[in-house]
Amino acid sequence: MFNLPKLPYSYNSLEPFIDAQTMEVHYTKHHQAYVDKLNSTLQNYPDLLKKNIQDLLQNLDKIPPGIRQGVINFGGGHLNHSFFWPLLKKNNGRYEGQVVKILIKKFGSFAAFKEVFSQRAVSLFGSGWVWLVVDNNNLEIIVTNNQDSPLSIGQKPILTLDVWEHAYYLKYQNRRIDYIKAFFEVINWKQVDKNFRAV
Ligand code: MN3
Repeated sequence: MFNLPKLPYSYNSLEPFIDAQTMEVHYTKHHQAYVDKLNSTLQNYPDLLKKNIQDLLQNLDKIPPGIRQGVINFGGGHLNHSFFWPLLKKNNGRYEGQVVKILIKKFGSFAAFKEVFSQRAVSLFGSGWVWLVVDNNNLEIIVTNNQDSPLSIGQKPILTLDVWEHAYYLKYQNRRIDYIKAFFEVINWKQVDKNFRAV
């Protein structure tokens, strides 16, 4: 069985950038629903229920076709949110560390990286995620639709932003750009470095 991971901070700790109500609904309703639906999708597959979620999403060809889309949607939803939560922490406008250095070298400045990443997030049509992934020591920005995981296409993520409306609608309504700006105030660059070292 899969379980909701513990949230590493309180619902209000990202205020005012991400409000407490959004955090609570996002975590206890949306993420929980992905966990529940993943468990019910796999209820007749005890061998798959024992695997870890990364393993399932990296090897979609081994999932029976009848439940594969369920694993992509609900397993991806579970893993993407589990990966997202620890990446959030108020940074007081500071950005530093190993990954930031590489980003500045690649994009010319932190502002240039922010612009490109934000543009990908703004222009993502419908629901999905924007990612920073590591590809042979090179950092790339990619986008996935719905709850598709970058692991399923052989990518190694180190940072992500949830751009589903449920992630920002209560506070920002249709102003996705304001939510993206706020996200940059709560990127936990220490966690990004940790993810980078673990690749
Ligand atoms: Mn979400």
